[in-house]
Formats: sequence, C-alpha cells, structure tokens
Amino acid sequence: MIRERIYKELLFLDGGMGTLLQEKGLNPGELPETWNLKNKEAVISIHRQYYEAGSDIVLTNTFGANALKFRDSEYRLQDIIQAAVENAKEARTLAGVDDGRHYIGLDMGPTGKLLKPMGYLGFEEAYEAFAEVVRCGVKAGADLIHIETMSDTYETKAAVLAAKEESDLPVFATLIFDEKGKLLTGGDVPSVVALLEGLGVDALGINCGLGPKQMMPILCEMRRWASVPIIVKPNAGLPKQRDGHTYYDVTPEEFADCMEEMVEEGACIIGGCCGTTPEHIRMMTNVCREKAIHVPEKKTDTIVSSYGQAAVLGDMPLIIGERINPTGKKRFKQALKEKDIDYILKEGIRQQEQGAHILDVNVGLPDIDEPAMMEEVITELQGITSLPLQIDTVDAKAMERAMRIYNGKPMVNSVSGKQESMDMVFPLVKKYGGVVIGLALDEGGIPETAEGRVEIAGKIIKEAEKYGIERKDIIIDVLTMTISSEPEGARIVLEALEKVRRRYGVKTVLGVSNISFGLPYRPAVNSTFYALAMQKGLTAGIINPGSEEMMKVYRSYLALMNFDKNCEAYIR
Ligand code: HCS
Repeated sequence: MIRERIYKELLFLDGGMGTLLQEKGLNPGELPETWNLKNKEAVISIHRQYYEAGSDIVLTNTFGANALKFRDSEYRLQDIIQAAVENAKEARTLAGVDDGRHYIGLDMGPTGKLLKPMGYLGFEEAYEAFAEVVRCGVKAGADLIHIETMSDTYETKAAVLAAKEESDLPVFATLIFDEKGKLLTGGDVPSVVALLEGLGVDALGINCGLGPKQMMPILCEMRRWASVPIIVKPNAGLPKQRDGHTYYDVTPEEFADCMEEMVEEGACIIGGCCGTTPEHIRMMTNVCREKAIHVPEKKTDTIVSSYGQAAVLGDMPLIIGERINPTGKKRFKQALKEKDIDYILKEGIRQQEQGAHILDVNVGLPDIDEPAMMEEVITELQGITSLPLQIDTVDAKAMERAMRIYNGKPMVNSVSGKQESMDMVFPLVKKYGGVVIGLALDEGGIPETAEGRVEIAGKIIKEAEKYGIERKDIIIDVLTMTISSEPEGARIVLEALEKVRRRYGVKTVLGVSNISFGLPYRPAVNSTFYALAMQKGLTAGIINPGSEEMMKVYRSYLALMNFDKNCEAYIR
C-alpha cells in the first residue's frame, strides 16, 4: 500500500521530535527515547498533534534507540522500541486516524559512532545494532522503516541492509547534506543515489542540517539522478544561538510556502526535522494538500560509486585500471602470498595518479583464502582511495563478501551466459546493487562469430531482467582474444561491440591488451586496438594506465572527440 501510494500522491511526514521533547523538559544528556517509558504521555501527545496536523506518517521516538547508545542505560532496548511503537499506535487511535492509511515509521538514526576506517566501529557491528532495532520494530508492528540524519554512506548501507534483511517493510532513507551538497564523509548526491537505489530503498532524500531554502538546490540535483520518490524533511531554518540555546526561526507560514515549491520541484514525501512543530506541519499540509507530485522519471545512467564519488559510464570512455591482478605478474603473486597489502595498495594509488577512473580488484590465486583476502584488500583500498572499485572474482564467497562490505555501488566482474554463473551472480547484484559485466560466453564456450557473442549478450540481459536488474546495470564484454591465435579476432570483437551497443543499448567493456598476447611490440598493437574500440563506442577499457602508449591514445581520443574541452588534459 505505502509502496504504491508514494508513486501516486503526496505523503506527509511529521515534524521535529527531539526539539519538542526539549521544550517539554528533556534534560541535556538524557536519552530522549527513554521518555517512551518514563514520560509516555508527552510522546503520545506529540505524535497525536502531528496526526491531527495532517501527517500520514509519524516516526517513532526511536532516533537514537540502538544498542550502542543504550549500552549503559537502565532500560532494555526492546522495551523502549516496543513502547515507542505502542505510543505512536495509541496516538493514532486518539487522533481518530486508525483507517489503514496512516502509518508508523520506525525511526533509525545514526549509531553515534564512526565506522572504520574513520572510526573504530566495524561494518558488521553497525549492521547488528540496526538489525536489532529492526527486529524489535517489526515485532512491535511498525509499518515502514525510516533511516534518517545519516552523514556516512557506509553506516547508511549497514542500516539499509539490516532493514531489508530483517523485514519486508518499505524502507525510506534520508541523509544530511551540507550546502554544497556533500555528506560529512564526502559523498555527493549521485554517489548516494547510486548506492541507495542499488540497495533497493523505496524512497530516499534529505533531512536535517539545513532549512528548506538551502535544501532546494540539493533537491534539484537529486531529481537529476534519482528514479524513486524523493523525501524532503528540512529543519525550521539554520540553527541559531541565544543564551546558550539553539533555536530555529523559519515560521510555519514560510515553511509551508517553501515546501509547496519543493513539491513543485519534485519532492514526493515531505515533513519537517529539528525545530519544526505541529503548527509547521499543519500549515504545510493545508497549503500542499491538493498538490500533484512529480515522481522523478526513471534514469538510465550507468553509475558505479565509492564513499565519495560516482563514475558515470556514458559517452566518454573511462579507464578501469587492471594492475591489481596477479595474472602474469610474479611480483604481485608474491605480494598476495606474503599478504603484502602495502604493495597492493601502492598499485591502487599509482593507477589513480596515472588517470584510472575505476580500479579492478582481483586477488584470486590457487592457494590463498580468496574471500578473506578480497575483504581485506577492499577494506584497505576504500580507506585510501575514493575511486570506485571493480570486484573481480569467480569465487561466490569472495564476491558476496566484497559486495557486502564495499562502501558504494561496485562494478562486478563478472557474470557469463552460463546458467550456473547467472544463478550465482544475479541474486547478489539484485541484493547489493552493482553494475555487472556480462561476458559473451556460455556452456558452449566463446562463439567464433560476432553474432554468436551478441546473442549470448541478449541471453544475459534477458535473464538479468527476471531478477529486476535493469539494462543500465549491465555492461557487456564481447571478449578480446589474441590475434596470434585468432587472426580475425580484432574484427570480430569490434563488430560484436558495435552490434551489442546498437541492438540492446547497453554499455560495453573490454580487456584491451588481451589482443596482443604472444605478439612482439605489444604496446603498439594494444593502443591501436584501443583507439579502434573507442571509435566503435567502447564505454570502458580495462587497461594499464601506466602504459604511456595507451594513455597517449586515450588522451588524443578525448581531444579529437571533444570530450576534453580545449584539450586541457591533452596539453597537460
Ligand atoms: N526525528 C528526529 C530527527 C533528529 S535529526 C527528531 O528528533 O525529530
């Protein structure tokens, strides 16, 4: 019901809770959530006023109700959450809106601890803290889960995963951006949207930190990238100080007018955060009640992301650095065997400096514990680079582990047209989000003809659709084979590349230097083939960005095609 309604009509959230509790006497340092038990009349009265002001959804007083904040409390977390949901239910009854169209959102705020590598909290510890809240909230009868005031994509991912693994309820997630559209931990709007939509949230947006006016540009940016309904929940202006107290001074009238504009600009679920009161919500619902919503149109951008940036795979070809891979590299193999993580990290940094946009990560070697090594390398790499990563493995465990702990929407290398491979990879891509490379081979091997490869690509796309994986999240590799064993190899690949792009409208990727295995003068052959492939519309080349020849061709290509405006990168 909620999942359908958010695409059809404007829904109203409630306003501030913590700031109202403070006005009612909550002491500094006192956990607001304890009031669910020790001063429940106050909490019920606030919820009731919001329902009466027109809120369709009221959030439980559980913003900070998690094991990390309640470690030393005399109250049991389960009791607090149970009481919080019951208080909201009671308020709903008292307000006379027990009609199946007014909902209770289980509120989950941040744990208050920074996750590794910035802090000390492990990803799975954060996950478990949220999972416990979800289990209690579901048992108590919440209708949806609203994750809010998040300033870190990693913590948000832990919360969303917990919400989705421990419940079937709709999941909303809102984050706190600054005026430049950045999270405290560096993420921007496209990287946040890519991550959250990849994880399958039902609605996403912005809350707290800013007033309605300052949120407008962020809403517009979000509308550019998002495909799901957008939530906007501003504070009643920017916080101000008087006599040591924080206050907010946007009046209910001003707030309502701004929110009306927000709806016109694409907000679909609106409410207030700190400093907003039932009066703000009443004005807002009065002014906006009859307004139609503009759900963002479905986007087709192919995006991978890290904690801090998004890489958009589009017309301008991108570089995927191939150097974190033991194949054919003695020194790298040794580093893996000796767990010389520093060596591996240096390869990452070097490629970043050389101009890679995405880093491939392959740590597969016969005698090592690949899932453990993959986890370690991904964890360490995402602590030192903000480049998006490509998880490159055929080991199911390593793939799942890496996708789970990755702080972003990864590229996944790869799935093939073999049924077994698709059965293994697609559920992971659906669950964790990702852009997956589809290899044009199946049980019959690699077809000799371009048409044969194109058909396998079609099979992969069709199977992915069964899982609800969209075409934008599939990128096809028609498989470069060396011309030393397959003299027509380059022609076949180039033909297949163009056909796949035109027939299915999907993006393409190639391991470019495979073309010259066994040949002399490899850099010359590789870079020539690279230029030809880009001309046929290659979206991303998996190359060695340390190869001067390849980078010269790449930069020349960008200049020639006017992707490099005024040849700025070329001249440098
Ligand atoms: N729903 C919470 C958000 C705090 S940022 C509150 O207290 O209103």
